[in-house]
Parts: sequence; C-alpha cells; structure tokens
Amino acid sequence: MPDTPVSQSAPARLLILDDDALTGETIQRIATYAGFDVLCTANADDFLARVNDWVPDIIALDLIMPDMDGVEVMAELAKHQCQARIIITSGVGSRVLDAAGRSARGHGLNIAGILPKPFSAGALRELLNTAVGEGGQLTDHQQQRAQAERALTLNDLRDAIATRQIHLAYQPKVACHTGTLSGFEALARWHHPELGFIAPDTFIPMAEESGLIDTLTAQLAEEALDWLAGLSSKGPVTALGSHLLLQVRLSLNISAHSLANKQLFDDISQRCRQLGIDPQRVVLELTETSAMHDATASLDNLTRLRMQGFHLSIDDFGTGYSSMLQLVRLPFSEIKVDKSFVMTAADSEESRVVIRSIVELGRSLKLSTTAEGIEDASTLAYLRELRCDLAQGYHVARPMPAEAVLPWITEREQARERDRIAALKRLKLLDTPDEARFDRFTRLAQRLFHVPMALITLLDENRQWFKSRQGLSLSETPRSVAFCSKAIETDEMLIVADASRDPRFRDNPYVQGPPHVRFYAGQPLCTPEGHKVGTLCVMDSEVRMLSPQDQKLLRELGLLLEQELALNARDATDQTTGLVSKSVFRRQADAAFELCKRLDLSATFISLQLSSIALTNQALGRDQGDAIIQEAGRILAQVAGSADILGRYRGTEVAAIQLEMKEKDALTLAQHLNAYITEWNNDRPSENHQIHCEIGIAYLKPNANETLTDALTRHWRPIAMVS
Ligand code: G
Ligand code: G
Ligand code: MN
Repeated sequence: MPDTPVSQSAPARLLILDDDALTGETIQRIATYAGFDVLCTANADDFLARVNDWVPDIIALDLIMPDMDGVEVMAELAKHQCQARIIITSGVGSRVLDAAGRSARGHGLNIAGILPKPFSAGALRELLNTAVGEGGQLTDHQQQRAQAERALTLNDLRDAIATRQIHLAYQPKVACHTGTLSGFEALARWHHPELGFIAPDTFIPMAEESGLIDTLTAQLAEEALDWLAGLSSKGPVTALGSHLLLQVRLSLNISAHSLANKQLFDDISQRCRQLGIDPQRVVLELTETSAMHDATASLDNLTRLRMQGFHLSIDDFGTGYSSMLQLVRLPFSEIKVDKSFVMTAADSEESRVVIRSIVELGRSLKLSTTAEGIEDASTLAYLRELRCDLAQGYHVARPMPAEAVLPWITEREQARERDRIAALKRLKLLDTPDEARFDRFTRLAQRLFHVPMALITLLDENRQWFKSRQGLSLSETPRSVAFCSKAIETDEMLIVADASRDPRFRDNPYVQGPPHVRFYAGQPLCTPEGHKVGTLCVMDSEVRMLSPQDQKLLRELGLLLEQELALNARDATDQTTGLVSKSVFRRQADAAFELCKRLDLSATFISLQLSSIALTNQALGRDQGDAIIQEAGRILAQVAGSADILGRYRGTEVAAIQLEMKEKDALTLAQHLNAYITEWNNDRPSENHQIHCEIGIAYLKPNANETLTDALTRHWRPIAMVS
C-alpha cells in the first residue's frame, strides 16, 4: 500500500503545469502512487482556472514553456494570492532556478523546493512529502492568516495597542567565531483573542498606513528596554557572568515611517537614561526597502541617535533598491545580510556570492556584519569562514518569549563551558613545564607595555593556571578570584584601569593583598574552533590606562599566541636543539616582522652560521655534527635567552630575534657570543669537536617594509668569526 500523506482528511491535491506531456505524466504517476490527488495540464489558462476552482495544496510548475513562461505564471499566482506550496521544475541552470525561486518568494509565494530536471522519483517524493508535511501546517497558518486579514480591522489594531495585546519575542544574535552571546532582536508578536496569531507582515504595514506605527513602536521599545534592564540585573542571582548580562545588546525594528519622529527617539533615549542602559547597547534596525518620508528630518534624527551612541543597523540588506545610497548616506554601524540569501546559501552559489560581497562591503566600511536566517551548521561554518561578525537564525535559536530568555542563556552557557573545557584539555597544556615558545610572549608583553607582570593564563573548571608568567611567583589561583575568568566572558579585551575602584574587583584578594593589582588588561585567547581557553594579560600595581595603540598591540600579540597554542609542542620543537623548529621559526619571524611593520617597532636578528658541520659529519659522523648544532643552540639560548624568538633558522644556523633592541646592545650580545664560544673551543683541542661559526646581526628599522628573507639578504652582516 502506498503511504497516504494526509492520514485523516482528504488526500493532498497536486496540480501540475508542464508543457512536456511525458514529464507531466511521470510526476503524476509518482505522486498518485504516493497517495496524492493529482491533476495535470499543459495549458497555462487551464492551469490558472484549476488553481481557482480546484484549490490545490501543492503546485508543480515548469519554468520554461512556449506559450507562457513560469515566471509570468508565478506573478499571476501571486496576484491571486495563491496559498499552495510550489515546486519549481525545470531543465534550466541553477542560476535561473535560484533567481526564479527568489522572485517567487519576493511575490509572497510559498516555494516548497526546486526540482532540477532530470529528476529521480526519490527526489520528487521527498519534495512532495516535505511540502505536504510543512504545508499542512503552513496552509493552516495561512488560512488563519487569510481569515484574520479578512476579519482584521483597524479597530482591532487600535484595541490591541490600547490593551497591550502585542508583545515581543526575542531572538539571539551570537558571535560567528566564538558563539559568544551578543544580544537579542525584539520582534513583535500578536495573539488576538479570537483571530489567533497575526503575523507582523500583516499588522506592521497596517500600522504604518494608519499612522499607528509610532505609538506601537514606542510601546514596544518601552517593553523591550524594561526587559533589557531586568535581564541585566539578573547577573548576581544566576550562575552566569554578570559581565555578560551587562553587555547584552537589544535590537529594535524601526519603521521608515517613524524616522522623522523626533519625539519617539527622544523618548527611547530618555528611557535608556532612566533605566541606566548605555545607548551603545541598543541597536535600531531600519529596513532598507522602505523609503523614507522626510529625508532631512530622518537624517537629522539618525545622526543625533548615532552621536548619542545608539547603533544603527541596515536590515534585510540586499533586497532593497536604494541600498548603496542609503548605506553611504546614513550613519550606519551594522549591516544585516537578508535572510533570503542566507537561507539558500547551502545550495546556491549565487547566494553565497551575494553574502560574501555584503560581508566584504561591511568590513571595508568598518561596519559590524550580521547574517540572519542561519538555519544549519554548514551555513554558520561558511559565515565564520567569511569572518562575518554575528549570526542570527533558527540554528542558533528561534525567537522566544521574554521569560524563556534567561533559562536559554543559562543552559547554553553551561553547554559552552563543557565544550570549552574539552577543547582546553585537548590542547594538553595544563600542568606542563615552562616552554620558551610561550615565555617569549610574556617577556615581550612585559617589555612592550612596561608592566611588571605578564601572564598566559588557562582557565579550567575551578582554577586559572599560568602557562607562562613574568613578575609573579604564583603558579595558579582559584578561578573565582581570577580577572581572566571575567575576561573570557565576552570577546573583547577586558581593561581595568584601577581595580580598587571597580566593584567587580575591589574586594579581590589579589587587589587587597599582594601583588596588589590595580591595572589589568586581558585579551581572550581562542582555539581555532573559537573556544576561549584563557588570556594573555598584563598587570601592574599602579593605576594605568591602555592607549588605543597599545590595545591594538595586545590584540595582535594575542592573535600570534593563538597560532602558537594551535601547534602542538612536538611539531614546534626542533629535535636536535630543543629550540623552535625551522618552519615554525620562519612563521613566527614573519609574524613578528608583520607586527613590527604595523606597530612601528624595530627588530634585531642575531645568528650563528655554523661553517664546519659538513666536515664534522664527514670526519666523525652525523651524530657529532648534530652535537655541535645542539651545543651552538644551547650557547645561543644561554647568552640570548631572553630573546623573543629563538630557534633553528637553517640546517646550519641558529638564530634569535628580539624586538625593540638597541643596535648597540645587539653588538654587545654578538661580542658575548664570540667570547663564550671562543672559550668553549679552547677547552676542546680537537678541531672537529669545536664550533666554527660566523656571528652576525641584521638590524631592521621600525616600519622597514620587508619580509624576513629579504631583510636578511640585505642587512645581515658578520660581526665576528670564530674559527
Ligand atoms: O518576526 P517576523 O519574521 O514574522 O517579522 C516579519 C517582519 O516584521 C520583519 O521584517 C520584522 O523586521 C518586522 N517586525 C517585527 N517586529 C517589528 C516591530 O516591532 N516593528 C517594526 N517596525 N517591524 C517589526
Ligand atoms: O526583517 P527582519 O530582519 O526584522 O526579520 C527578522 C525575522 O526573521 C524574524 O521575525 C524571525 O522570525 C525571522 N527569522 C529569523 N531567523 C530565521 C531563520 O533562521 N529562518 C527563517 N525562516 N526565518 C528567520
Ligand atoms: Mn530586523
């Protein structure tokens, strides 16, 4: 027996329009066998008549036919407000099918899917079943909506506003890379006591046309701001970081009709002040499709809002007609890629191209980018790859009622913490001995920021453990008192200028007692998958500020350190010398030079070029050659032990790089090496057991625009010869 798609009620109706009789019949046969009630026609007029009198649940539509094309048919269907789920079939390329799908959705039609010809019976059955599965509900929903639209009057809407029937649902936005919660978008929801659920697509336009939109928006903004203030105050009573809840943002949808209304924005702004909400935490989303009425007043209002700190977002980007113009004309700070592209990213190359261009456009205009309509993990992965900032969509969470938000955050944070701990354990760094490859970062930080203390911390379940530390004798602390535990709650660097005046830290034992921390700056460190496992941080017992330039520097160091974290110790270490391996040395050196270029720092390269390894290998075997290389590495590490990078540069060369070293100090260092090796050789009468080398340096001025290899060929000069 064939499956019956609709078990209790009548079978679902499928209407086929296809000018190719054979295809039509094939679809008909498969669908009939699957339990559908099927009609098939090759004539467009006949088809449209059937749509009206037979009222199919599903339509299978060929796109390209001689007497009428599918796109025109769809326009007709839209005109008739056809509620059926539509399956588009065609032999044309995917590009055309995609465009047709988008245009159909744009007309408000219900596209169940696209069936490229030739198709298999399985693919068709699957599409029919999904269409009928979702369609069952959707058709109900739409019938309801159609009913509502018929019965809905302006008075209903007036009533709803007066009696506060319209409420908000909240949909989260999270960082694409780390998953850190960024904020929520408030979305209007109306459950009418008799008419049931009424979609915002129905009542928002009604409110706009009737002039009720400003009142509605004011009411909803007030509700949302009160909710945000309430949520932020919950930090101390939950296990969640209070830091996180204090930074959560709120996005409000603002109709273009309201933009010229100064009073509305003054009210929102005043409400924020009353509730102690920083305007930086409020994002006003403006749909780009809607035209503005009073452009000058709107521009004035928006500019004023931006100056007060509110964020402005251009919503549904990519669907409007004047997008570019609005984007450059208005002071936006965020761009939201429309969900019609994001929802189809998985199977449409065209959609991916559009998304990529919008994300790049946003980045080049220094706007934050959000993709909405993310429905699966692969789309999220794609957006991470594009380095889109924020993600919103059913894959993260559906819009939820206000009271569901805190439980949702709590549960999600617990799951994220479990994943984070697992990622930390996979690094296999906890409770391992000191490693030069990490110590160089803390030494560099200590020197560049002129601070007494610099640390690399890793946070496990209940402690912070120091992978590297300068200026601190502790090797770990309880997590409950760790500044770094707060630093990894969000993705931004945490800066505390004076801990003794910060309510979060002033009672901290390390503020009250030794080492008397006053200043703290910590950059969260992520694994490649985006888990924040710890921080690179600097501290001082004096009050301090961190200039924007220094913040940038700390961030850059953090990025380099993340690369280092991702390497495991075995790959990173040269087996002969125990120093950094050749490939890693080059990578680190390139990264360090890049840093110098960006931050105007100088760099000094010091190396020992061993000149007799080949001879030693011949005379005494490779092991003896290796022993000499090892010895040279040991001496370099001893004399230049505090260098920022120390490693094997080539087969017969060991080298150190130090940033911001005076040229004169580099010369002294080279002389020390010379003296040390000469003395070492004196104890070894046999030539083949001695180290013969050239000691040289290359000094790179700040903002020298060179790669490592270029720099060395041009600037390396011998200082001493040990033979
Ligand atoms: O939540 P839903 O996808 O059904 O929303 C449909 C449309 O209604 C979206 O474009 C959304 O921006 C808009 N919308 C939802 N809530 C509000 C609101 O409070 N004010 C305005 N102006 N538009 C809203
Ligand atoms: O136009 P605006 O961006 O304001 O619309 C947001 C609407 O998009 C919300 O009403 C929400 O219900 C809807 N939405 C959010 N994420 C998804 C998603 O992943 N899939 C779909 N189909 N709709 C989504
Ligand atoms: Mn929106």
